[in-house]
Amino acid sequence: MRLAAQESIVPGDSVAKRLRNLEQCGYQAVELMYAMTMENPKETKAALADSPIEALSMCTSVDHDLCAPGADVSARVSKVQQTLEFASQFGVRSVVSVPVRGPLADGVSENSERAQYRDALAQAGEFAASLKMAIVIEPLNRYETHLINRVDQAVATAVDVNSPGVAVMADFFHMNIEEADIARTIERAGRWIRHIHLADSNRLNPGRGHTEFGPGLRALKSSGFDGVMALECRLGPGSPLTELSESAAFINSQLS
Ligand code: LER
Ligand code: MN
Repeated sequence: MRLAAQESIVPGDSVAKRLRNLEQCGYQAVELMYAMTMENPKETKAALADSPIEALSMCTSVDHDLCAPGADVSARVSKVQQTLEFASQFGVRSVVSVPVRGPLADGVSENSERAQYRDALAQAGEFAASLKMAIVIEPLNRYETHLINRVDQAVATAVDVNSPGVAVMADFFHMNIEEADIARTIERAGRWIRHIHLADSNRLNPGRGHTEFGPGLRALKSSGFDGVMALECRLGPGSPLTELSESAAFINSQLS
């Protein structure tokens, strides 16, 4: 497994500098941010070619959410497909997919929303599979979405869609709110988990809040997880580089 941070939290005034900082802080990968990478794809590609840091995951924006209320679902599917193609040029294997954010919209039934999401995911997943990539369904906590809050709900959706292009991810910040037992959740989901987001209870970097990372991380290791764990958090209270280094050391210590 590889440790990454989202590019947006890494200090540095160029992609090359950010990748160097990540490497020096003990990371093996970077999580690309769709909007940021769209602004400088050539610079990103060149910097990656010149660095041992890999870009195996891409986080998407709210306008990729496949069943947002009022959205044109086929346009959303096309956007996700274009994003998969765009991301593939950097070596990305997993693209994050949030179904919908916020409360259930007025006049929409949860069943129809679920069916709409399933269909959109099946189409996008087929395209992902053709590129040997995966869309990873991200459960968010109840204050951010109403549809998929727990990892087992994401797994049930992936099982239902049954595509090699659809898998699941788990975010420790959301799991800390929604799951009764993080380690058990990870054990149960097993190989469905293809990607991880790391943030502490207060959404600072791991080690700066009160989430107990050890049991979940060790469950992940025992499950044979071979993906990326990406920091998605604010960094503090020290300088960004110190915090990145200390979180890498903290995560490694919790894994053994
Ligand atoms: C939002 O809370 C989150 O965790 C992001 O990964 C969504 O893309
Ligand atoms: Mn996340």
